[in-house]
Amino acid sequence: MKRLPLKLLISTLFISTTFPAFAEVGGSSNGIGQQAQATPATRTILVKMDDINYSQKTIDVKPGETVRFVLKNEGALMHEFNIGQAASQLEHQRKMASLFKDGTLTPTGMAERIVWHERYGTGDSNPPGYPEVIKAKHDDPNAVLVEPGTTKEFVWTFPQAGSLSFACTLPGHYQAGMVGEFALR
Ligand SMILES: [Cu+2]
Repeated sequence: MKRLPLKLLISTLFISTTFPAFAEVGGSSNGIGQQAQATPATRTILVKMDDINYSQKTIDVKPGETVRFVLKNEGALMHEFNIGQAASQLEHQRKMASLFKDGTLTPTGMAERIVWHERYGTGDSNPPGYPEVIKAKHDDPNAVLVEPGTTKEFVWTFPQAGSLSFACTLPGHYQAGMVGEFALR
């Protein structure tokens, strides 16, 4: 068998690992709203994160409103701001746990994992085989990871109605109470 070029191998891997993320979250089609662009009129809400809390337990938003969230992580651990329904946030916790398990996410940030592939015909899959760098795929449109000591912006257009929460799905954080409700009114 002919050896696959490394580039092709990596892109194949990329597709297989990112596809579930797209299949899982459908933006506006599942009624949770969608990412948006801010305009000068967009209201800004500051949400601070520490270990292990959000600064708010409830955030008031108007039906259909677009809000710019400024997410400031003042803790020593990485945190997430995930907008969704409780069931999908529970599902996302499982995905996060698997990223931790494979070593591409750590309590403080993204990591890289190196897998050594066998150099064709040598029978040796350890160095000096050829390395492949694997990075965590966390590109869900309804969630953002905020590394310790950093601030990120996230702009979201809310639906007209629905029961939505914001949550951190890093292992143990949701259970520790890192979850709050959006009050659409
Ligand atoms: Cu957290």
